Amino acid sequence: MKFDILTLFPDMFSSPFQESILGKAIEKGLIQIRTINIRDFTTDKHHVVDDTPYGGGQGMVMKVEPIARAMEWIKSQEPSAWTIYLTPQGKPFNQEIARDLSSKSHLVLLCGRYEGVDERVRELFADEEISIGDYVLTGGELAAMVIIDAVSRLLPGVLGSDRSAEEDSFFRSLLEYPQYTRPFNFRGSEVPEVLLSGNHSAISLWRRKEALQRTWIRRPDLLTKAHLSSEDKKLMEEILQNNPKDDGRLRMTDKEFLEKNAQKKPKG
Ligand code: 4HQ
Repeated sequence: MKFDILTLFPDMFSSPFQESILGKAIEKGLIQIRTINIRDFTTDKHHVVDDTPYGGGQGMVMKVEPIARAMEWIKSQEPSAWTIYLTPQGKPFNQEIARDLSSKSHLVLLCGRYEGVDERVRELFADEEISIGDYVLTGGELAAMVIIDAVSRLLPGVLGSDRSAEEDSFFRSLLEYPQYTRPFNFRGSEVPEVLLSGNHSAISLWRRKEALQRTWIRRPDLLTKAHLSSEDKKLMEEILQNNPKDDGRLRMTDKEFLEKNAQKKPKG
């Protein structure tokens, strides 16, 4: 898969992609990452990439022409390249979007600086706008890195042969269960006995329950997306009976949850 990054700061991308898993993926030729300096597509003497906003106001706006030339240069090489503008106004990025993007063969990530790009850039050159979250960055570069990371690890071979990138569909849209490694006892805090039991079905059940409970307490919004089996619903009833502490993060009441997930009682 190819990634092109349009940016005014190409040096920001050198080390993040050289290390670890993505570094290996590049070495193996599984992904190609190319940075393109928007400034190289200016035609004026001073290589100006920004200008003051029409109508007045704070800051500077990125000019349309250099970005247009850069985009058209990429598109002339590969007309099917999918272009993304990173902005807090875009679609909130999540695992589902990462999965969709991982099926494309060529992504172009446009990183804005200052107050962003001239509106005509988005109209004419962005297939999609994506936000990595409701906060304001100094530029789209870190957002582009987040997307490249999340998409790359879904590509075959990137995580190594024995691991599947997409958590078991069984655990999709649930938070992860707690993990432990040695030592058994750290400053008096011990590993749950069931994990040492060698009883694989008991371990699976414990992990499932922990994942459900953790999701219920921290991110109840995710449970509405999850596919809960009838065994899950039993586990949820146990969890609710134990009445896990409301740590102020609950967003759905127990009653609302039970109503939504009520088990149909067979008649007769
Ligand atoms: N910015 N998700 C402003 C972001 C951002 C985000 C990128 C800051 C665009 C002009 N991008 N520039 N959040 O905060 O993607």
